[in-house]
Amino acid sequence: MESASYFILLIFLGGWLKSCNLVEGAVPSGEELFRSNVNNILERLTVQLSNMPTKDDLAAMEARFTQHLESLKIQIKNLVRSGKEEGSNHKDETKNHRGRRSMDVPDEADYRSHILACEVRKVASSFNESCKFMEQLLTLQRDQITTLEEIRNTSSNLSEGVVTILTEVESLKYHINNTLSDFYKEPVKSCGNDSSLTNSIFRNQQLTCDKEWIIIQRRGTPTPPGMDRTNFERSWIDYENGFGSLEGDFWLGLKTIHDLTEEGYTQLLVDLKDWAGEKKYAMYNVFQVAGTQDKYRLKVAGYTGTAGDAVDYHNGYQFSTTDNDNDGYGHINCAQQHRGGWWYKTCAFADLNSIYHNSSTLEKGWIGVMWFPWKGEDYSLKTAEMKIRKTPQLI
Ligand SMILES: [Ca+2]
Repeated sequence: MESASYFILLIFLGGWLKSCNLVEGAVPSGEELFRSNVNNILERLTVQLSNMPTKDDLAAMEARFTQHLESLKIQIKNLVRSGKEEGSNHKDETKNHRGRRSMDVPDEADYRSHILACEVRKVASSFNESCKFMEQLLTLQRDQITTLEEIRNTSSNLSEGVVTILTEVESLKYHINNTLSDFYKEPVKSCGNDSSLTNSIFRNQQLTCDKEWIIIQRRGTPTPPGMDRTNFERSWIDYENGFGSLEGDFWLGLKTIHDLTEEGYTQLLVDLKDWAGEKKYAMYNVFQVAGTQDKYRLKVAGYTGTAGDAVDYHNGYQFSTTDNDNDGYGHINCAQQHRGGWWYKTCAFADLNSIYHNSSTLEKGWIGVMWFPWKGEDYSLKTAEMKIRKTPQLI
């Protein structure tokens, strides 16, 4: 039976959706909404299906209808036979009484006409009842057609929804594998020969290193097709806690950077690369970031390198984000204007957290991954990496 097949399919899909709890809590909100809608539709269809007459119900109604028809046929046959007999009798009696006056013949004829009229009314009543049965059957068939049509539409919608969910689950798995999983991996125990991280406050902090350098910021890692590049135009809370993937673009977080500088990681190395593949660097022997109460104020000194000193300009300034203006520009929010989070002054000579571009070309000057002393304000770099380490002990 077609409706039974659809019903089984719906039950199967419902069960499958419930089995998707393994991604519950991390799935897109759209899937939760979809699942709720599907459950509602399934419940409604279940009620409708339970109200539909079964095959046995329909068979019983058909049997009753057939019985009525048979009864109707018999009554019509009897009526016809009765009419013929009455007609024949009436002829005989007329013949027998021909030639003599009889006052009772018209009365008897009226009586028989009355009997015939009663029989006709009975047949008409039976016929009307049969018609009602027929009407009920047609109504039921119409209801069945409507319900089956709704089941077909629902199945089609479910199929589309399942495809959408599968696509989202695949995307989510990719996202987990490439982003979230970084925070569940075994934490890095050391960078290079530095084992002090093992027994420090960083033992539960996932870090990534370049030899002995702990990387605190990275831009320009290849982005897989279909995936959005990590956005750096973020709130104060995001910049405090960090964001992105340690295997891709990320900001480690001001809290952790502060803690690391407190722990002695006070040398800063900035590696830069332009779109022609040329590399430059800037190193600072002093790099310290204050705590949250001082809004992560920057202290930097002791530049050496090839890229030019762009960070000294920001020395002594607090960190700013689009929603937390602590820059040196009274009437301008540099973070909003430059679309990133940084130790803005009025506003930036280095701006490594601004908008990333897929070429060196900027839509607007000063808004890009900029290092002014090397490329000026109209060039956005291909890659940038900030990393810190402890000052090497000479003795
Ligand atoms: Ca300002």
